[in-house]
Amino acid sequence: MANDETVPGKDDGVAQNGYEVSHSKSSVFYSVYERKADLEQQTHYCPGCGHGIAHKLIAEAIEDLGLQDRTILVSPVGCSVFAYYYFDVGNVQVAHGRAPAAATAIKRTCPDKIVISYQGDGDLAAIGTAEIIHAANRGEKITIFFLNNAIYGMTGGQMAPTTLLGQKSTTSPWGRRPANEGFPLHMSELLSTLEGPVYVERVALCDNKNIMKARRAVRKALENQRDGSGFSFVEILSPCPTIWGKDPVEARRWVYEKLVPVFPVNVFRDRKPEPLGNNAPPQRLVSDLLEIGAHDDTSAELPSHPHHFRDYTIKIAGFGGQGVLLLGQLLAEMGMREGLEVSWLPSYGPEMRSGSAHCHVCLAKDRIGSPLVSHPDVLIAMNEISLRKFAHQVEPGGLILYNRDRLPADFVLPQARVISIPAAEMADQLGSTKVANIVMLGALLEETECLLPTTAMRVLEAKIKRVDLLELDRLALSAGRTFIDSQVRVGAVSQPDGFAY
Ligand SMILES: Cc1ncc(C[n+]2csc(CCOP(=O)(O)OP(=O)(O)O)c2C)c(N)n1
Ligand code: SF4
Repeated sequence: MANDETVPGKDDGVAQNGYEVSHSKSSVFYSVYERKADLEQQTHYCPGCGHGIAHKLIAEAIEDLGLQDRTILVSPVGCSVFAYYYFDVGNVQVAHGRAPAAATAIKRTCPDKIVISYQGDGDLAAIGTAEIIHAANRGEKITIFFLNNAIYGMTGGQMAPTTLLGQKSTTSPWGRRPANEGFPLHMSELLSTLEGPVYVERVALCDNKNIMKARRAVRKALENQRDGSGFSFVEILSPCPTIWGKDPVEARRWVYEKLVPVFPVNVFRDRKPEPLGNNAPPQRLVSDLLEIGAHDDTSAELPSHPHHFRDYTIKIAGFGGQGVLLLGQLLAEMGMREGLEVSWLPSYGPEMRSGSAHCHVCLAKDRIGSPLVSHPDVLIAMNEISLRKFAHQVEPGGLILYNRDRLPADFVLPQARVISIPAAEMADQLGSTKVANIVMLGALLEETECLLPTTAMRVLEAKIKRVDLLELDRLALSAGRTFIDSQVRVGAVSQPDGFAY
């Protein structure tokens, strides 16, 4: 196409930039490569690299099969780590080798999506050996595209499990020797010994005829998943001119002459899936499974959640031993009892006591996207270190509950409201410093009304068997609530729902 013609839609930029367009790009690709402003019409791959060809085959197949809106691509670590800059689909980039595990989780939670794992040979056959074998063995209904270029490309040419005997690499400088480095690993053959996979094929990007075969294999692997069939694996022998030290034409020839004899192109498995039964998780609420459901006997009279409720993200931080993690668990369990979606994510050092610890809690009416809380609505800081560390992460207009009677003199106030509560002293006066976390819980409930105090007592009753300790917790909860009513909401009057206005 002449470069002065206007190419509609996705190719506008190409024509305007003076490129001569000989054929158009799949609409599954973004129109520009955003990572580098000066190279936005080029990929980051080296000239002649097989990744670009594989990307094109996959994008065209997704487009032609009408799967773009349903596809989630799991990118690896390796030269193709930036696959998400090219494919205009759902994208997740995961740690080295973990793509089949992440793809499993995504497919099982979103069975209607088309989940693709795209991996190099270092990623899939070295660090990720366990993940790929077990995903294949489970017959996960995912599609794997495995780029075998017989080397670690991204890191500069270390030996891969697929490196050929005699092939030199930076870590096998005298050439791979069986006695020292073992034999090349044949992943397609290996996986096709398992019961799980329904489709395993090896193809090669060495000439047009073989690229067309690869095109068919890519399509078939995606069609399998579209049709609800099981684990599909396409190994793609791929040129890496840069690390092999060859020009693109020579590198393609090298695929044909050197790789194919060792890794023969073949269909190793193509069959209808054996009925493996249903791997969908049981459709029961976690709270029911744990027998703490909102509808069990003990909580039958509770509302699904208080009428003042809005979604909350909470970070609780302090020293190990201050009940920081337990407080988060209590909140999560209370949320479950009130029929909310909840998550609890702990983070702590190796020390059981006195090391720092914090946890993230989400309470929501709808499904929670991530349990990680980077900017909480509420911070409960059980010590000064935590206050200083996390206070400025709190959302503007959020709330900080600080376990002290006053803030440090040099503390710069964030845009959040801060309430200082001498929870440790109050707990001490009740009989044990250990219940300072429950004092904080009482204060949190009274101040935010995020959950009902009666629910807190139900959870505590279910967890604490010793009557004296339970009584201590009841007093601590009440003390925290009274502190807010008497010191913060002066003049508030108790209401039937247990809160004071
Ligand atoms: C846990 C971890 N270990 C090692 C690395 C370093 N690393 C990055 S890419 C790579 C190898 C990539 O090779 P391959 O999967 O064959 O992909 P290619 O670059 O050849 O496409 C390694 C070892 C890393 N990023 N993370
Ligand atoms: S180093 Fe090899 S695999 Fe990586 S982009 Fe370059 S040619 Fe491709």
